[in-house]
Amino acid sequence: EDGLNAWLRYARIDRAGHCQGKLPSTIVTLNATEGSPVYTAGQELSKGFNGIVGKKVDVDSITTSSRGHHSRDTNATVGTIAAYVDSNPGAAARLPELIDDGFYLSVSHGSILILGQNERGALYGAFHYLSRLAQGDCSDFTLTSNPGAPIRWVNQWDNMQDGGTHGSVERGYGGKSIFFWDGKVRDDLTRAGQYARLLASIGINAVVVNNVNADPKTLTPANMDGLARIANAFRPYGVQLGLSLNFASPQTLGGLSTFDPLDQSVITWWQGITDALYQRIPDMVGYLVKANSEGQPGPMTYNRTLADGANMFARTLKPHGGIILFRAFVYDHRTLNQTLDWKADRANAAVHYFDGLDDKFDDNVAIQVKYGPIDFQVREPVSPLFSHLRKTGSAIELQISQEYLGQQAHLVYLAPMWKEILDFDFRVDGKPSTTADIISGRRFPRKLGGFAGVVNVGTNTTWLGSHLAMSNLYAYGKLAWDAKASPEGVLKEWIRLTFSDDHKVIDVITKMSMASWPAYENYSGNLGIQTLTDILLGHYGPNPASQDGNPWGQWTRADADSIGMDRTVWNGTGFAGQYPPEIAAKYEKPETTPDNLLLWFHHVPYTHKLKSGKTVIQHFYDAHYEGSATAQTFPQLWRKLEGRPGIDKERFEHVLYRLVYQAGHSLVWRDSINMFYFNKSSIADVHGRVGNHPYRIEAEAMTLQGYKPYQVSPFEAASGFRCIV
Ligand code: BDP
Repeated sequence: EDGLNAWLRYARIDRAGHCQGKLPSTIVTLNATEGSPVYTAGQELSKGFNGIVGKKVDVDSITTSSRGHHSRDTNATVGTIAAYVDSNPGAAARLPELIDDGFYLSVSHGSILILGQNERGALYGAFHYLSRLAQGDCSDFTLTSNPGAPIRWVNQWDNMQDGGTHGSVERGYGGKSIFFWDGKVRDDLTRAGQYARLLASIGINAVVVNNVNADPKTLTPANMDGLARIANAFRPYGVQLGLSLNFASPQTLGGLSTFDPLDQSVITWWQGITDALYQRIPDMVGYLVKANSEGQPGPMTYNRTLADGANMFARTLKPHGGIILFRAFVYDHRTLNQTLDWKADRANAAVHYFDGLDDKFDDNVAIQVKYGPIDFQVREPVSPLFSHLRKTGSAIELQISQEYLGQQAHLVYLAPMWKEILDFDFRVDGKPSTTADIISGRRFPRKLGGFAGVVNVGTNTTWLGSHLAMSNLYAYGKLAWDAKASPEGVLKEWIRLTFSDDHKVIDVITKMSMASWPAYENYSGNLGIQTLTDILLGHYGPNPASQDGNPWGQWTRADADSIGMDRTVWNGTGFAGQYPPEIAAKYEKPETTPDNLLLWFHHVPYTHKLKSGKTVIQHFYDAHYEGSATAQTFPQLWRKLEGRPGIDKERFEHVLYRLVYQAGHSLVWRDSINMFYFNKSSIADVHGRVGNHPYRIEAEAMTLQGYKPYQVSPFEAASGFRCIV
């Protein structure tokens, strides 16, 4: 088991014998042309029946003109509603209403009917049916399922060039890009097709294939041809291709003197590019644009608004039916700096830059907003921008790639965090207004909206570099389809499909996964202080000092007496005031701010009492001990699964290695952070643990053959500045 098939293993189930008799004898695809999603659905069903229960079933493709194709055998019929009604006009009244990508499933006495509103929906229905079967359920059922939002995309931050600061996939921890190599699109795109298969099985309908920090050379004619080959690899799975653009391309690639979005030569240049892309990729989904952020060019370079910039692309896409996701991650990493001014708060940036623009965007623009106002931290309040965009569609940006959250070397199951974010109620105009209802277009009627997940899979056969991290990708798709899905329920499904339905396997992996986000939060940065990683480099290990006084205005403001960032209106950066009044009032006062966000919104003495009755500093110490104690249990728990059904040696060892590492690294986190704040505050841990490690063997005290001492900075991540390598 190398992980390549992830949750689509179609492994033989225990009840195979029982289910065999319940399967049809033929698979009939309606109007399927080779390479279309309905054709793929037929192939998947055949493959699934064979793998899951060991029954070989052939696919018979019929066109609806061959009306009344009757057979005495039982069929699995798969196609679009339109194709089905065409040959069964009487059925129309019985069938439910579906929206784009939705599906209807009916399984009865060995006959299976799988209908999609479109071809892609039919494929989703087939995957859904197979997922139930692979979990051992071959009972009769009927189901109508529609997606909660039309935008269910993933973003890959793949660079065209290998190398660079972060390798070929920015913040990718699973190997090199599966799309690009050496400045070109790879010749062999097998993995691109396999990726599309995984994504289709969880309802994802588009992939933006290149980094948001986009290379203008992506748009050379040769590369456009290559992109068309990627789109071809995606198409059988109903996955559309999207592209990140570099705003300055008309100048850097096109040789124009400007990239001003209101300049006619610029508009014409982009129209030419867009037309050339659609000529090659008629079903391209559209664009993603990061502008005026972290040094990237954008419309503000010419004193144009973000809406001017977004609409320029929207208009080139409009004739082709494409859409643009314009990112809200706009901030100037240079001006919010040196002064350490209280007002210089990066969290304020998005609302500030989008202020007054809500009714200025064309209707094929949606704003892609990171879940929190800073950047994928372990705990952030939900970005207030969602409540400001009432006329403009919005998509929430989540990060499956665990950039700040242990980079797939730590198990951190993220669905519980996403769920809290999606369920958060902004109380816009004093009415229920959850994030999920806003992005789906239910709260403010809007056509576009949904989800964008930064995934960053790579060439590693595990896709993300870790078998267990794949539960995050699975859960992302499931929540994007249905934000009401339960993180634990989804996790259990994933475990059954990825490993087995052995109760011990399910119990152990569920226990570890559900405990993992709280544990990570506890040992990496609690009470809303964010993930205390090094902030400017790899975003990985502990480096609380780099959060204090860093130039991006997100410092913790810890000194000898107090800690936290005052973001109140009355005395701080004013960020709390960006929320609708009920929520703003809550965040304005420490008493009404939830403890888990206390230090995000308030600057308090270390001795400030939390709702639990503990002081802030003691909570810090305890939480870091608790979090790392939980991580210590993971390898022990996992070891119990050795030899259990579905736990093959290869995956057992791979996972164990990582869990042991996590357990160790959580100690490094625990001690670094606790020591840092102990040194700052000089307040002793009431349990006498912090700074007192009698059983620890210090690296500087060791002499080991074949190892070398290595100087470590920051010091608190090491023992006496040293480690052994
Ligand atoms: C930050 C990442 C950086 C991305 C940026 C973004 O560290 O690599 O380019 O977000 O989302 O978190 O644009």
